[in-house]
Amino acid sequence: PRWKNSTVVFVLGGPGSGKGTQCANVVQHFRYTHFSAGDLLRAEIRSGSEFGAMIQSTIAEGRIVPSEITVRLLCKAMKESGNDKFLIDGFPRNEENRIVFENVAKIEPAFVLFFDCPEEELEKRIMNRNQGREDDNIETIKKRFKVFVESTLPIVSYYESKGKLRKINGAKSSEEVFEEVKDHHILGIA
Ligand code: UP5
Ligand code: MG
Repeated sequence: PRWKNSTVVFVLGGPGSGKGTQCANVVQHFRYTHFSAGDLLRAEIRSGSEFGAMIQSTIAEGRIVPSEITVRLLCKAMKESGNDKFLIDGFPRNEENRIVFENVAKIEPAFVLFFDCPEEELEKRIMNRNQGREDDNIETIKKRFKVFVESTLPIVSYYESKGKLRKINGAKSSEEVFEEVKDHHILGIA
């Protein structure tokens, strides 16, 4: 199947670092399909899945949903898309996520975009967002940031050690950040 030979770019960064915003920019210029792991999990809750209640309480606490669930949703989305170039946003969030994806999808990312942004800025952005997300309150934001530092930053370091990390200053304006994304000239090549 086509998706099994696809180009995958993981997009990482703290909560509110602009992953969704920049992926939306990228798909307007490059032939990628964008999947946010968080969006797929929120859709799974709404679908009335047997795991809905568990996913909902995990997200409300800012913890990471069991890898098998997220990887199954990602693979299904990739398969159904018909494309072979994907931006996977907000995943992998920990080592288990990374390993289960490698074992199940059998795909290694071409590279990893990482939006670096200080915690104060992330807090400000999320508190201004107002899209009714259950995890967009100050207590959960603190927990999300802690989980990001403890579980996701080691994944960022892992890809850095493999020479796959493309680190971008995510603290600038959305337009300036996208200029930096395009400057990497990697999305068009991959
Ligand atoms: N904004 C964006 N860019 C800006 C800029 N340069 N300057 C000023 N403002 C900017 O942006 C956030 C807000 O900031 C928006 O209002 C935007 O306009 C503005 P956005 O693009 O939405 O940032 P993003 O990084 O996508 O933020 P998000 O809140 O989605 O990140 P999270 O990583 O917290 O959320 P996600 O949906 O990925 O995950 C949510 C939860 O799901 C996790 O906490 C976890 O519990 C669970 N989850 C898993 O368990 N496993 C997974 O694999 C994925 C998620
Ligand atoms: Mg997002």
